Amino acid sequence: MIPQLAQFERVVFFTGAGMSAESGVPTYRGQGGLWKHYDYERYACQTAFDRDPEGVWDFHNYRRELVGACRPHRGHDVIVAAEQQLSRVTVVTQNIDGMHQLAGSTGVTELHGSLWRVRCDRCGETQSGYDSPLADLHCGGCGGWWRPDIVWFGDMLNEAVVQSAVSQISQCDLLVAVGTSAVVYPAAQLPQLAAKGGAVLVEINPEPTPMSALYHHHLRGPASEMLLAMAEGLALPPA
Ligand code: BJW
Repeated sequence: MIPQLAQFERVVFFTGAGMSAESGVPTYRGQGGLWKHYDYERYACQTAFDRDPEGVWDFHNYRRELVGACRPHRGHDVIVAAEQQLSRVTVVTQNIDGMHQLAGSTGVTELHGSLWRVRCDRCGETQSGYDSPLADLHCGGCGGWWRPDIVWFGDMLNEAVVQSAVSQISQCDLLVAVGTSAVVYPAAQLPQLAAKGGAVLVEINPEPTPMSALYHHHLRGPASEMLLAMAEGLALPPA
């Protein structure tokens, strides 16, 4: 029996790269994963940025172009419909691609930052925008390098963002994890808070993960199909 979203009041969608896979955004690991072709130590960590900011920006501008051409899929529509039609529905995502917001979700907590936001490496100023690619790589205020406002390996997650995620997940009555390999911490352990709070947990992923045992229901298929299977009773926009 597949749990239906409409049976719950406080729902958190906890999403990872597999949520965006059908939109055309590459995942990080597994078949076609980004890290198979790009070494994160060269392109996606503070040490790499300190050594070669232009090289890191070449990579991120390429990703901005790639992601900028991608569009949300039916699974994103289900999440938007749930937010609009149920009492309290939010998204806690590890994704940096902005695909949930593009689909129309408003309650999105981005644990690992955003590809579309930059932060000055010197003064900390941040700026957002869907400019792709970023043309001026320097902060207008102090002249420092803009860096992607993404949480790289070894970076601390933003404390307020983590607190917000903890609060949403601890209080939900349904947590639906979609398309995460559950190997990156501290994000991987957050669903445990939902389990502690007595929530029902659903894992949507074609593959098992190291956290699968935590979940009551395992929907082994692609995000769009599995989310549609949970959407009975919700009004969806035309496909
Ligand atoms: C589908 C599908 C379809 C496919 N439908 N599903 C405790 C223990 C061990 C290590 C650590 C620990 N605490 C901290 C660490 C270190 C580190 C870490 O976790 N390392 C592990 C890998 C071992 N964590 C950190 O460094 C974090 N910082 C931190 O903790 O600071 C304090 C600290 C500092 C120093 C030392 C110790 C502590 C920061 C983590 C930042 C993660 N950043 C990234 C990269 C962003 C860069 C960029 O994009 O440019 O975020 S890593 C990458 O992985 C990205 C993702 O958000 C994250 C998670 O990946 P995700 O979303 O799960 O994707 P995939 O690709 O792994 O999986 C896709 C899944 O989808 C698969 O399962 C498929 O089957 C599935 N799928 N198609 C549904 N159609």
